[in-house]
Amino acid sequence: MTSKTSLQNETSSPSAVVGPADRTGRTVILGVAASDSHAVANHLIAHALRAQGLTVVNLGTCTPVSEFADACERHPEAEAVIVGSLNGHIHEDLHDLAQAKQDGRIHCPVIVGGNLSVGSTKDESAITRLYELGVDHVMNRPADLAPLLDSLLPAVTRPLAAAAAR
Ligand code: B12
Repeated sequence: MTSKTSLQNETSSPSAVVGPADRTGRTVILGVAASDSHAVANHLIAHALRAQGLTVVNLGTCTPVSEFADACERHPEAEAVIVGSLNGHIHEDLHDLAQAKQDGRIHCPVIVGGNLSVGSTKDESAITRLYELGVDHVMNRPADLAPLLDSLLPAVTRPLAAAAAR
């Protein structure tokens, strides 16, 4: 399995790494992509992550990359940016993601999930293109988010600790 999580290879189960109680005090940034007004899954995901102890900075629907980046700057402790999309226009919505990461404005892993292309037939190339745009993980099930966050934690906290020590 590569370091990236795709709809196909998402079989690992790292939930044993950290228990739910240990997620208290950890922060994620959540939102729905720029062109997308579908709100229901966003609210359900925010609720579920909060129930697992995480602090969720929920930017809600129609959030451009620039607003995710602004939130990252306000919350340097954030360990992931989680972007939902349902209308099938995620690729256009994330066209400036790579630049925001390159500029250091988005410092943590970017996780994307939802309905990630237009039409009922889903093509793996839609996922590949997301990785090319700078997405780090593509997920299907909201229930898998917290375990993924747990598995990413060591890689995220080391740079944060180094920055705090400077
Ligand atoms: C309600 C709805 C609307 C409402 C939204 C109201 C609101 N404020 O939320 C309104 C009427 C505004 C709307 C508008 C549109 N919609 Co609409 N909408 C729906 C509908 C019926 C339900 C969506 C919903 O809330 N589901 C409930 C949630 C809980 O489930 P879910 O969205 O499926 O999410 C699940 C997974 O996708 C996943 N998931 C979702 N987000 C994330 C994020 C992460 C990080 C992860 C890990 C997982 C994840 O987990 C969820 C739970 O399993 C769906 C069809 C359907 N039956 O699903 C269409 C649908 C999503 N809409 C669609 C479309 C096309 C549109 C419009 C473009 C229509 C139009 N021509 O105007 C606009 C787009 C507006 C915009 N700018 O985004 C299409 C998308 C098609 C595609 N991608 O190929 C769908 C699938 C309908 C269809 N079959 O064509 N819509």
